[in-house]
Amino acid sequence: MVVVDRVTTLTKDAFLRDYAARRRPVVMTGASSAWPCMHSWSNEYLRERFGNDEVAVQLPEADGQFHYRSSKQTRFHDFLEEVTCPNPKMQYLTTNALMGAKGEILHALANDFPMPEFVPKESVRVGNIWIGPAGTKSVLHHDAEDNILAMVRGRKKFVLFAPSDTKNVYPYPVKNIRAILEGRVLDSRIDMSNVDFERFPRFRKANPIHVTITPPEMLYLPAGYWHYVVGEEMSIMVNFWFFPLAYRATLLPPVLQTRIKWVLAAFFNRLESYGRASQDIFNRRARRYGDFRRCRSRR
Ligand SMILES: O=C(O)CCC(=O)C(=O)O
Repeated sequence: MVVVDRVTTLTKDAFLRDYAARRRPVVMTGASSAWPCMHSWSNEYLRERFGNDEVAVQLPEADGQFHYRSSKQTRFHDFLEEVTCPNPKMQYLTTNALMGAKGEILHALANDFPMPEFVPKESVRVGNIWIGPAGTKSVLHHDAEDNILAMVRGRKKFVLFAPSDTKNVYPYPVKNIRAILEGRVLDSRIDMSNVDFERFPRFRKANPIHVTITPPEMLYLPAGYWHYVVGEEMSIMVNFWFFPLAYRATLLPPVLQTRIKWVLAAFFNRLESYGRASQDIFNRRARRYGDFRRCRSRR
């Protein structure tokens, strides 16, 4: 059975050498213990800071999991009320971008948590806050960048699969154009809350790795590591996607396939907008022709 190392914290050299370069996940139990947000992010504080902000919250699909394809706009204070009340509504705030253009944490939050010392700042692509009620389930997927996930409140259970298990967790294949158009390029086809072994027999060969984190723990996940995440309590988490090894890890599966799918998705999007643009031109011409005919018939 694979066990994820648990260490208190790591220097930048040790992190890059022992974990990032070797593509191994690790839990750091003390790296974020001094972050002010660990103590200061009460509901009142968050409401006061962000209450009137308009935020996009994710909605679950029919299988009860978050696939990050349906969202609604709402006010932060309404959302917070709905996820912290005794019968919370299932929704998930996950897309509140925290980073400025050059990888620095947005000024409004910079005092609440510093970027961990071992994360090379120039390699950070984006950061998010994740706030949800107990019971959030994120569909089994991988990301194309390395990931640091830091718990601020609550408890989350992760089921991980190494990139070497990719074929056993059934990603959508590159030739599945529909999945590409639907933005499922990072997802597995397996419903982890109700696995269909008849359809996905190779999943029996996969090697799940179980990790649970609570504040102030932080999990490092290398790009391409599959993860299914269950919020076991109302939770607040901060994460950063970054790429410490330049693009070396891009050549490894499943990240390479993901990048191919992204190129295809961009191509299809362009085709679609080209289609829309030519439809617009056609409509404009048809309108002008109609005007021309109307003008002539008035003469
Ligand atoms: O915490 C979650 O529910 C999902 C987190 C995740 O998938 C990620 O950070 O990539």
